[in-house]
Amino acid sequence: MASVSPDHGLAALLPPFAQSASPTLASLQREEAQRKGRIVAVEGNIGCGKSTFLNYFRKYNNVQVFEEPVDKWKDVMGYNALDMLYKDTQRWSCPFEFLVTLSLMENHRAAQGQPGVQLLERSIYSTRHCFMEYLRSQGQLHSLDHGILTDWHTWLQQDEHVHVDLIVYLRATPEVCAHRMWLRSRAEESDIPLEYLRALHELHDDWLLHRKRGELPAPVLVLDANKNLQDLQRDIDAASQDIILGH
Ligand code: D5M
Ligand code: MG
Repeated sequence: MASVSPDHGLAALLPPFAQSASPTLASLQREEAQRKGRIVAVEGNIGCGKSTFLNYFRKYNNVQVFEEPVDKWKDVMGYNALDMLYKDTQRWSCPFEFLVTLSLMENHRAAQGQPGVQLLERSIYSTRHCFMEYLRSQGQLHSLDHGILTDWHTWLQQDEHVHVDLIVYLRATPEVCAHRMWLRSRAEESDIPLEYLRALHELHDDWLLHRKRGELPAPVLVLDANKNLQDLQRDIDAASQDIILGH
């Protein structure tokens, strides 16, 4: 596993190493960022490698990871909501989007105001701009349901707890995502077609690369998630300092 350079990217926020004797502007900015905390949303298609990416950072004691609670979605009052979504999308898409929105709001709130780096697996923004959008476009989310959900999202986005400093977009091809999804073999996802991953890929690109969904909540760091984690780490070190520390 490649080591994390203390002077770059996410690693710049990782104590306790790299404290120089006389503080430089960069080290003071690091300390300030460290004190205030930074919230980083990790976004990307199903199977793009978000969990692997998040797990890599768990070893640092000033990094907290907030995952999507998939296990919770598989047992909502005894119902496997994720399975029900995939088995009968039309019937269950609306409650499922409310469920995911609630879970992600809980993560946003828990991360807010904490020192260090808070890594969120997805944010309410991708629910709105990718999943809800896909379901609406396929006629699997009624336009009334979509409208009500959108109103909720508009309101929630004004919540002071919904704040993101950086979006890391783990961008992998749909084919790579399909392969990784197959490797992890979550039972509920066994019938997901490549077309779904292709559509979600386009929606992520439209949102985060082509900026077709309006103003973005934070700067975006795009990482080539087709690479393995070691190569990806080098990209993080090389590219993220400016965005994370804002200089
Ligand atoms: O996402 C975990 C699983 O949950 C995967 O099957 C996609 C699904 N998911 C996550 N968010 C949503 C929304 N908002 N709508 C529909 N399905 C969703 P993974 O990417 O594997 O971590
Ligand atoms: Mg995941």
